[in-house]
Amino acid sequence: SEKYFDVLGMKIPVFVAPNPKLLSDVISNFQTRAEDVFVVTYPKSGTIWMQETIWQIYNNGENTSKNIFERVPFLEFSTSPILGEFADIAKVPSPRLMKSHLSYSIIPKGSSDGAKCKYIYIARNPKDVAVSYFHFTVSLASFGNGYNGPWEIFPMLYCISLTVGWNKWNDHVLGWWKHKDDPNVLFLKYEDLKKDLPSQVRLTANFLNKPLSEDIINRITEQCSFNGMTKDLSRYMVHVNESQTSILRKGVVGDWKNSFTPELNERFEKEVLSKIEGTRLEFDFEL
Ligand code: PPS
Repeated sequence: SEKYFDVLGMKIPVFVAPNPKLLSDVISNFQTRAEDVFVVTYPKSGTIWMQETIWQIYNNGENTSKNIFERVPFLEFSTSPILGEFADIAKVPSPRLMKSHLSYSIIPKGSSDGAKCKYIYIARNPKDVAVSYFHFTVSLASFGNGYNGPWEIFPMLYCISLTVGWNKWNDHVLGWWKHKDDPNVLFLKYEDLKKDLPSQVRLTANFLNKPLSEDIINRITEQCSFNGMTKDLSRYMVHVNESQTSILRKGVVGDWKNSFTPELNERFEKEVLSKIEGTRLEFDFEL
């Protein structure tokens, strides 16, 4: 029931990119700037969390009630009328902080001789991603853009076939993992953010050349914890047509155990996790 357009080889939900040709032109002609920062993930891997974190890093720990999509716009949403006037990323003054779910191969990179912008990639264990993605897309179904099938087949859809937005989890994560040592890429994991947020905030701030005092790191850690962010959920609502849904749900590691049957788990291990074996990319599935 979910509807997609193909944009440069990626499946993107119609409500995100109602005009695929326009989005494809925006991506292909995107002029990167040296100060640009992209938070990139496969969906449901901690994007909003890092959007809020880098915004606070750039704003010395300020906490605001302004919607996150106004502060850190979503590249793929930029041709959608839903976002109205703040959609034109080309007009955003530097430093531009942006969110994207694009694969490494098509994310804007600018000319090879130009100064390089920065990418913060977050990967999350794919079992929890499947559960989070399922709940989110089911919540979209009520207004005609989501998934209304059963849970049992969803994990396989998003890992094996090309029937969910932003294609397959494996291809996405492994495409970025190959660039984890590039000087302008910081590859982080959701589970590490959960384990030790202050050190990940410090690492991110240093990567962005914005070293912060311990006081500000502590403030950001508190404000960007799940409890801190859920104090004002209106900042993280996604608006689709007349409806809205929240991106913050449970915010834990290991929720997959409440939904994966032993059979599904076995199949998932065999068909999905075997594909990352030998790449040295590893995940915590519980903390
Ligand atoms: S989206 O729609 O793709 O941009 O979603 P994304 O932001 O990538 O992922 C949503 C999941 O991240 C969880 N989240 C957090 N977890 C812990 N701490 C904080 N501060 C936090 N903020 C967001 C959010 O709850 C979604 O995961 P689930 O498992 O569904 O709760």
